[in-house]
Amino acid sequence: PAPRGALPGHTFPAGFAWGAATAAYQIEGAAAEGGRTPSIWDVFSHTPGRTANGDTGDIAVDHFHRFREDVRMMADLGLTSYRFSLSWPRIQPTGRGPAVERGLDFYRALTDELLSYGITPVATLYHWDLPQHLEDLGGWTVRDTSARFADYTALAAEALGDRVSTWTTLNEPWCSAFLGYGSGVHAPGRTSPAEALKAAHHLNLGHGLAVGALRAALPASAQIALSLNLHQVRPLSDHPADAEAARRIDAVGNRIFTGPVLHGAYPADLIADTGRIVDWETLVRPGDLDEISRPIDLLGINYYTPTLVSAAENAKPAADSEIHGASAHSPWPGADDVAFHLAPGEVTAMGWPIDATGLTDLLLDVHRAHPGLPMLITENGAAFDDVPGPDGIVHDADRIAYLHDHLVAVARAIEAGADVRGYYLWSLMDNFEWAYGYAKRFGAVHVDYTTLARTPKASATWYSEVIRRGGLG
Ligand code: GBH
Repeated sequence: PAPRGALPGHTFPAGFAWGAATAAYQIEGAAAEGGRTPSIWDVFSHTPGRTANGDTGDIAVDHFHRFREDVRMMADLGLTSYRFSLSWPRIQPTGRGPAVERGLDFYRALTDELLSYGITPVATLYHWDLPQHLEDLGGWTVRDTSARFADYTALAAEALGDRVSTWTTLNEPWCSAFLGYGSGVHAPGRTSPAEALKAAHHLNLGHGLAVGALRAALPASAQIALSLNLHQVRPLSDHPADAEAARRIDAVGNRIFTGPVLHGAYPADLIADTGRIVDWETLVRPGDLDEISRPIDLLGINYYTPTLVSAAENAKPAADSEIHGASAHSPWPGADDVAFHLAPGEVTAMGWPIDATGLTDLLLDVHRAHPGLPMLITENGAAFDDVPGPDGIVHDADRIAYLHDHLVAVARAIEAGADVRGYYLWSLMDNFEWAYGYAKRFGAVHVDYTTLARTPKASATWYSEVIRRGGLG
């Protein structure tokens, strides 16, 4: 084996998946076609003041009608895999009852097209677009939604299981629970710490029940994952109060999911931190943890930036502008005494500090805590202020540098023993960036929002060369 620190050409394991990712509401459009009914993101984005410029996903980048062109583009880039999500309200409009065949037909056609080019489809069952009908009944704050999610999962797996062998249940349940029901910056826009914690448990339960439904419907060779936006939490200083702040954020940001899913228990410190907000004894019923901890085959990790924290008392008021995440309603129940900071240095167009060491550290932390657990980078990428040059091409050297450094970070983790099986660039193409609307561009492929024309950026061309070589060598 190569000595530690030596990276001969930054090679990646044979069979490593070189992919790109998207999500249904961010790209599909066709919001009212084929029997689809509104999701919480349709209602939220159509509510004045919720998204930048009042942008919605009504049309998005019209992938629903242009998917053949988009798959050809993926093939031209040389992607070996593509991660996308299924729109629950396109498949099961009210969140219960039989599947709508026209909805399933779209995903049958999409996956057939991918397979015809030899591109492996990876389907995510839930990337934030809950049928509004279920939200009207309480959404993720009520237990019944977990069972509804399992039923929908069974319908999707029965219809697509012959062509999709890798599945992820939820994308970033932290965002669904704490941005959706805590800070309210995501749909459904509710702002209750107690409801957010209930949502987190019901998302975990939904995940576990969905794993059961997938195992029942799919062949034994199927690969089942959960995608988490694990926070690489770093204390601002070695002051004990800052370490305590980091512990709290690790608990309610990470271990609230990895605890029950991978160890079959909620962490005692999380329960202590949040026990005054929610009654865990009644929330978690007998048997829930057995469901939630059904074995998964892969852990999906979405990484963008580290999370730098201190005790609030250690945050200098004069440096207020450096403290972010400050909103009227916190997405961090039980952590009111924690302050969030931006590390000095370069940031993306989102204002997120660029630090690839966070990805190596995160992968190695997971590797040490869960030895042998295979991982997928299900999202990594960056928004920049892209401007097409005179040649009509976006020459995004900043994005190439970001991707290069993060791929090196992945290679370093692999070299140190982490079992990372693939990398999915976020995102294949520019799309609806949630509360930021179309103002932020994460794509490797540029989308002209007037003509909807797709044009690969320099980063797409660079990435296709990385794929062709099997690494950075
Ligand atoms: C992912 O969310 C989503 O899965 C994807 O749909 C989205 O388009 C993409 O990333 C880009 O945003 O919130 O200021 O404290 C990532 C969401 C980003 C939430 C980092 C936590 C921490 C910075 N996460 N964020 S802040």
